[in-house]
Amino acid sequence: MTRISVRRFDSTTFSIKRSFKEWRELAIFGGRPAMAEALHVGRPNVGNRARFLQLADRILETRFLTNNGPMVSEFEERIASYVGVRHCIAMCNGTVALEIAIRAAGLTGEVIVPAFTFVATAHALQWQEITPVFCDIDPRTHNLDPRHVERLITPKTTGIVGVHLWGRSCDTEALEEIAKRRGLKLIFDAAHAFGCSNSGQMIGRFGLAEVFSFHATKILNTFEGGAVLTNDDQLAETIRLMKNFGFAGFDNVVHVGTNGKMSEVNAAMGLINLDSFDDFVAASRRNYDAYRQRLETLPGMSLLKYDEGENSNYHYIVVEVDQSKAGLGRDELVEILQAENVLARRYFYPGCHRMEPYRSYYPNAGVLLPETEKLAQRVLLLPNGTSVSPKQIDVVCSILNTAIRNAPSLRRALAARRKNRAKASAVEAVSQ
Ligand code: T4K
Repeated sequence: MTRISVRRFDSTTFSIKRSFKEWRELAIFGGRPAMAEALHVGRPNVGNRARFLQLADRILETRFLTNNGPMVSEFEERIASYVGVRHCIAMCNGTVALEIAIRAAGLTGEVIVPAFTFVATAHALQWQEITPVFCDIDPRTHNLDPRHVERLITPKTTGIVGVHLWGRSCDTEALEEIAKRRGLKLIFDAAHAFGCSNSGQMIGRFGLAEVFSFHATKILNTFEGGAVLTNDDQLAETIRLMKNFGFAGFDNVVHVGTNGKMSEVNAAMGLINLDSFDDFVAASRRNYDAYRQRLETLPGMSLLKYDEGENSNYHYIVVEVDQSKAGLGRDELVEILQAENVLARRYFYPGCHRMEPYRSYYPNAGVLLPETEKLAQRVLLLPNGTSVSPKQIDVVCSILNTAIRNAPSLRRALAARRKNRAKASAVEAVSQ
């Protein structure tokens, strides 16, 4: 085993193991972890720090901290023009942006959403006492299956919230056709999809409104943040009122509202990150290619593809693990990687329908969601972003390689390890 030093984006160094001679060297069996520091899936991309500090200084100097200040306005204009949409309304986070878009669009009763998404999509409805009706996904796209959407429509249905999962677009054409024919409002949760396109049109322009997240873990971040994009002037006006307590000038409240405002320092982060956005995408793409080269020869590991004919941000490295070919299940691989300090994630396990309050409300929802159920057991996310280097990716893939090439021995060893741990905790429980 060789040790190499890796220069990180933030220019600190740390050492990593380059390869494993055999599976007994894996950290899960007591070996030294491959990464001296945790390698995260969601390590933030950070643009020009000096420029950010200049902007932060200007904010302090002018004492214009929030309430639709100049940096928020500039950020909104730049996002709207990048996407090619009339209105961008920046907010404090993607979840509040989604809640406000849903409310401003007048959704009530039942709304169809995928269960295979981050729980915020469902919560944004349930929070305002709208019933999320969980729809299955198309296993090829991981997005809403339009045929299943159609079957879930009832007289109480008022809308559909599609999610462009991993930045890959929903079948917007089919969903728009269903929404039009059945008189439903269509909104997209585009939390993952900034910088991505569908049929050559930037995501942010589809449906009645689309919602981005600019959370720290997203390709473009404002620390925390989000935005609603729409071409509907009336809807934009309502959303602007709603995110600012309904104020239409001093002392004049004309609408019910909340506080969804983005602050100036968040917008400053957004502006400097927009300046570096092409570099972020290039780094993600470089890493994606590095993973692709190293994973394509591994049995049972299928890397999610991005359409070369579209703009993609390549932010998510999504692998579907086929246990029958890999010899190890997704959860075993996560256990092995995490022991090495590679904090791979199981997004979006176990699916919203298996989280509270939904699992109590609809205990049998899984029966109607066979593809969601299957996918939630198979998906593994690997680290990406500007702080991840191809050399680190070499190491991540070499761990996976070692594990999968020695799957039978590893399975036995992992089972024995689990048994010993169970025994030890039983002994501890008795002795307490
Ligand atoms: N719709 C969809 C489809 C979404 O995926 C999301 C958010 C939303 C709506 C809602 O948008 P927001 O309201 O969040 O704007 C994370 C994020 O919190 C969440 O924004 C994101 N989706 C979701 C997919 O992932 P966690 O709990 O898994 O992230 P967390 O805090 O464990 O972060 C991941 C890793 O990143 C950590 O292990 C460490 C690293 N990290 C994280 C942060 C925040 C850092 O190194 N620095 C940081 O500042 O939910």
